[in-house]
Amino acid sequence: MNKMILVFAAALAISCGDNKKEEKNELKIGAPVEEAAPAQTTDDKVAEVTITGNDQMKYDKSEIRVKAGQKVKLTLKHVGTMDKTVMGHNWALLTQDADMAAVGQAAASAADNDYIPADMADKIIVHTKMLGGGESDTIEFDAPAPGTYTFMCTFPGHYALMHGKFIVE
Ligand SMILES: [Cu+2]
Repeated sequence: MNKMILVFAAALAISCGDNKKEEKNELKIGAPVEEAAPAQTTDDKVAEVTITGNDQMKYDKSEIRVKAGQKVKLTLKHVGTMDKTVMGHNWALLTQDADMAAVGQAAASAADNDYIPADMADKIIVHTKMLGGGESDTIEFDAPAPGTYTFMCTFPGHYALMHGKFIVE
């Protein structure tokens, strides 16, 4: 009689152990798929852009493309050595209805405000600081509505050479 009970108890223990193993395996298979999904959308949300300006009064880019809905993280680097009072550079993004020459001319008399004309503030979506050689500035902003915009340097006379297209797709 005692032997019969022992065998029965052993059989119960083995079958319980098997059930637990199966449950654990099912959980492991399901989990990694859900964790992987959000990482990709984070990359698509931020457009990182770097543009340089030099002592020859030039940007290294004439066109920048981003996607609608992205956050733009833009860095302007002045890769020259000249002082900002003689070869200052900034990066200003204009509204679609802005006249670049009109903003440039108004900026020339706004030395006391880093060459950002207060009376044209509604034509400038966003801008960096005015930089001298060796300096850099990073700004973050939401990409405006899809379309083609103009970017420029507002230092007096620079917009003739320092401008380009900012395209939101
Ligand atoms: Cu400039």
